[in-house]
Amino acid sequence: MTQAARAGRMFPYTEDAIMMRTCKVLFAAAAVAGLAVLAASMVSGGDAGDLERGFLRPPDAAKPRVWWHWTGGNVTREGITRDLEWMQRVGIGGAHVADIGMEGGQIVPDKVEFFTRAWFDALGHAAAESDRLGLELSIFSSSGWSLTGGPWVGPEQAMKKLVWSETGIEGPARIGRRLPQPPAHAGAFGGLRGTAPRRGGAPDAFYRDSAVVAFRTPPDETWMGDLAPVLTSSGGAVDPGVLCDDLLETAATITAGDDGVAWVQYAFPRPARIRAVTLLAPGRGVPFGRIQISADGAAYETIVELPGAVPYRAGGLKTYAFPAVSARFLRVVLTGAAPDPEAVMSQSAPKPEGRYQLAEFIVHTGARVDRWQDKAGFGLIYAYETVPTPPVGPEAAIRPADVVDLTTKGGREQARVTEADMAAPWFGDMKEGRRPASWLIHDRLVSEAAGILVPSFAFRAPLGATNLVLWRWAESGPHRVRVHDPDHVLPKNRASWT
Ligand SMILES: [Ca+2]
Repeated sequence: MTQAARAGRMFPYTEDAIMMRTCKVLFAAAAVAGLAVLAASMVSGGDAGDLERGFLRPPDAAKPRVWWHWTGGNVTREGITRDLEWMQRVGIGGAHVADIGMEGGQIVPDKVEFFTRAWFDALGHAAAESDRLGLELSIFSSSGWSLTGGPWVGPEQAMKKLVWSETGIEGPARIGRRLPQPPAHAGAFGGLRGTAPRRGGAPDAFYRDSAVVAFRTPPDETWMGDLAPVLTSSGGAVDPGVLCDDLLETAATITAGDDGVAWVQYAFPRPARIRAVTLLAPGRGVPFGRIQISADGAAYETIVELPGAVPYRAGGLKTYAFPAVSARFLRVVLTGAAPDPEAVMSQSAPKPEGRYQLAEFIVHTGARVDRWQDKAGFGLIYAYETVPTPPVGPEAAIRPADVVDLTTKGGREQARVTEADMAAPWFGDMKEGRRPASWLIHDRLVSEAAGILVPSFAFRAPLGATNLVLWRWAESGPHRVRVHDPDHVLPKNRASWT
């Protein structure tokens, strides 16, 4: 039985009844529309001839405007005139000049580079010709694909991307070493040179420090090397080193079978607890496929459906997070084709590939934000609500032992905090431009503790009441706060704990 037949059977009306109701509604709507047309004709005094004449010779305001690409400086005065005369002849009302730094199309010997004297002359000619021909002319605020950029915008004022490096440190210890400088390459993501634009990007041009962030590594975080997996694939030997070296340039090629399907698999010596997988694919990005796990290497369960590359701003690096699983085997199956054409923006399934390339394939035992690269703007997601991050347990959150207890004399002495500091009214200090004493506690302890437990000085708070102040949270959400307020002192809204 088809979907439509099922739906029809469940619907309380017969098809004839529906048609009749529809006809009545249409008739009513047509009657109202007819009155409106009649009223308009009476006011304007026009007739059906006006409508026909207007249709055959629409007024300028009703004519379409067109997007007029000036590509790669390939512009001449003669070409401008011929374009505009053609537009006027075929009934176009105006053009929007879209200057773009893009190759292709007809090439002219003397290119007109954006914002040069020759370019302003060409634009002035276009404006004069538009006036002569009665066309409307508008223009981008800048050259396209560089947004608001141009040669007069230096690297310091130009668009930038956030880059970082990571250093693992065994603690507790006082560290005096110099941290490695993050990459300063042009390109869409981090140090991935292969993602640099073909032209226009200034290589290795600009770098500045932004911040150093230190956090205690959650105990369930295990480096790939310590998991000691064995790598196999459906299409020949793969060097495991190229899949975990943080480089796009080094990639494994896996030949697909006749059905267009290929897989790459990690086998762990013992079951590993896994919460996320990161994949990096050159070219158009991570293809369609699925991530599967198995306990015995025979029966596999799909835990992630890979949605295929987004047609625009694909972004090759993706982290897929899921509720923690235990697995001896984890494989990525690449099918190249969507399971369902409707899942693809173009509404047509791509053909399966003969071979696939993977540049990185990393499993994470610690918590990650699902598709964090896309959510941070390095890629694109059309529907964010479809990729929520799974909640994490206490092993990935702040340990209570990291919180300094200032409700005890010993805790206060250890943290060099007095009761007077904590009780100091903050509003007056702040109003007079001073940093309140209670805030200085935060300034001094923020690098040493995840938060503090302090006596409550709130109005109506009973003796012995305490407040928990956290200034660091678990690295991934969503978070849950359970409010314990037996004395009913806190207001019953989020203001109490945000
Ligand atoms: Ca690599």
